[in-house]
Amino acid sequence: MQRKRLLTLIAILVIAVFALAACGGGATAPQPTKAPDVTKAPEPTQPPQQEEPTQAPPSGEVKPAEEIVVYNWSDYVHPDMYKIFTERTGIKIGEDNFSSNEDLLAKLQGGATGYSIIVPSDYTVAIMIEEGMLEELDHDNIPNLKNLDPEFTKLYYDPGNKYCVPYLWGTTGLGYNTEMLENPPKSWEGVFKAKESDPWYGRMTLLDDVREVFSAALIYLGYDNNTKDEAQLEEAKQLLIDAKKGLAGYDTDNYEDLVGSGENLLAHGWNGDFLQAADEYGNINYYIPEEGGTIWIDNMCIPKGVTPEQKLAAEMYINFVLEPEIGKMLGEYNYYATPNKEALAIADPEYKENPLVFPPEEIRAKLRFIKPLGEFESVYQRMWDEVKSAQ
Ligand code: N2P
Repeated sequence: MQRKRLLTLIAILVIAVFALAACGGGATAPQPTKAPDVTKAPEPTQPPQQEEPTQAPPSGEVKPAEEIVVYNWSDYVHPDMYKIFTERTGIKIGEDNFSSNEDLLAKLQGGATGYSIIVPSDYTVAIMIEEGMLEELDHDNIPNLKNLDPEFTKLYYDPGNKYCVPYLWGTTGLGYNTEMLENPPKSWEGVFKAKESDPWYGRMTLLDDVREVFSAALIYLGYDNNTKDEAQLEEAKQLLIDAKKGLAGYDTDNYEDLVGSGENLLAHGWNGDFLQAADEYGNINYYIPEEGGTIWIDNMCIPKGVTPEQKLAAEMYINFVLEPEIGKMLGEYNYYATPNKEALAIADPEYKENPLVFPPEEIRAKLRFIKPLGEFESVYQRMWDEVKSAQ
């Protein structure tokens, strides 16, 4: 990501120069969008006068915590976001990473504390609300909620954003190395029934993620990816066990780099991860196989057990992410789709019009959400354990 970081920095400097030029006076100069202040403020003679939406809102006696930790997926922020927030508010941000919703859930159920923000996907938010694991948000501290696309305020798992704020959304499909693989499989069949003669045989990975992998297998088999029919699940399990011989393994953290470097040719994974790696390696493409794939919405939530000070700092951070400029930075850098309509309004056409980030209707129609299954979740887990341990 070094190159990307440098480019971002250059872009920000260029914007900053334009901003200065604009201040210098041509009345006709177009209003540049406000550049996020990344570099150390060059000792302004006056305190910045811009409205400070991330300033501590009046909240009685509570002062925001000096530091909070975000428990997040890896590579899921813009590299400058935390720094900008800290420069504006004095609040430091640390980050720890998880690799799947199930890891996140298990970690919190196991009593992990110290996280002020977590980033679960839709179905996991539903589970966490049901289990009383989340704090209710104080909307007075998050005025930028108004920037959300209304579609993201009516979600089945959290209507009215009582507990969480959508962060980014994306899809799960296949990525491949375009230099080494001309014809990736159009169907999931190529993955689950790979032949030794297929170039990707032994050089592909599946996500290390129970619901994602079962969803792909069930979608391939023509079943509901949230099925509670044990016979269908059994069939999917057998398919997955038979498919193991064609896999290099299950991987959630590194798969896109393994495709970019050419060690693997094909991988099951998340659109933005592949597209970020495509920037870096220049040889990766991503698609949804013909039977379809999954779609998900990840969310910023505050776990129960935080102090009032941490909660306020977390809400300030959530409000910061909802700023149009920050939402734009985040989405464009990560190649995941923003739920922020004001961010989208100022985003580059290259991003807004990227069909791999914002899938067109004919692809949308083939995408399925993973849904919470209550007690039945344990059946998936048992079958997954059997898949993982099969020889
Ligand atoms: C980013 C992970 C994407 C989140 N590295 C999948 N829900």
